[in-house]
Amino acid sequence: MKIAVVPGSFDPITNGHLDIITRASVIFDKIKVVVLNNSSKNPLFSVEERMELIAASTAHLGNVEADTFSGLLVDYAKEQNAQAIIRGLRAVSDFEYEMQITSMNRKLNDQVETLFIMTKNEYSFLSSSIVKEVAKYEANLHEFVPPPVEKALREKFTK
Ligand code: COD
Repeated sequence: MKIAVVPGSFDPITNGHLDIITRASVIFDKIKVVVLNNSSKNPLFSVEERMELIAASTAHLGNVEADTFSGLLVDYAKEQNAQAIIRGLRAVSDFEYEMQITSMNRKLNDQVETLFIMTKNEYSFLSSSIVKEVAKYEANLHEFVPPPVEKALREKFTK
């Protein structure tokens, strides 16, 4: 069975993330979307909320599971018997950071390959941070996030 891990902060999952997950789900038998708790960020959604939003947004795909892990990504990939880590690329500006983490991950474990999927043009500007910024001002979000995330953002910002 070919298994891939799609790691990230997913605070929250956007249509850009979903596009990468959807395209990877066609190539691999099973996709584990893993929320890594990055303590240097101050998240809007808890890890549990982020996992629920990933599960609700990917339920239609059938071979995608949401999970969480604290620790090194390569250890998680090994634990899951995953052959690949999938990352999305939006712009040249993503490349330097991605190259650094890919090189470090390869040093830590050279058995797991990192593969990149280029964003679709319509999602190249999308990030969780930009979506959260726009959501504060009650703008229309349906083009940017899956319906369960739109609902969750509305609830966060109308409290
Ligand atoms: N279109 C396409 N791809 C996108 C889009 C978009 N619009 N938006 C985001 N993406 C991609 C990103 O490029 C990324 O590949 C993925 O989706 C997730 O994005 P984020 O922003 O939710 O998550 P990141 O990039 O902050 O996640 C970083 C990790 C948590 C994966 C990283 O910090 C990590 O691996 N931490 C674990 C500790 C570890 O193992 N460290 C050693 C390696 S340095």
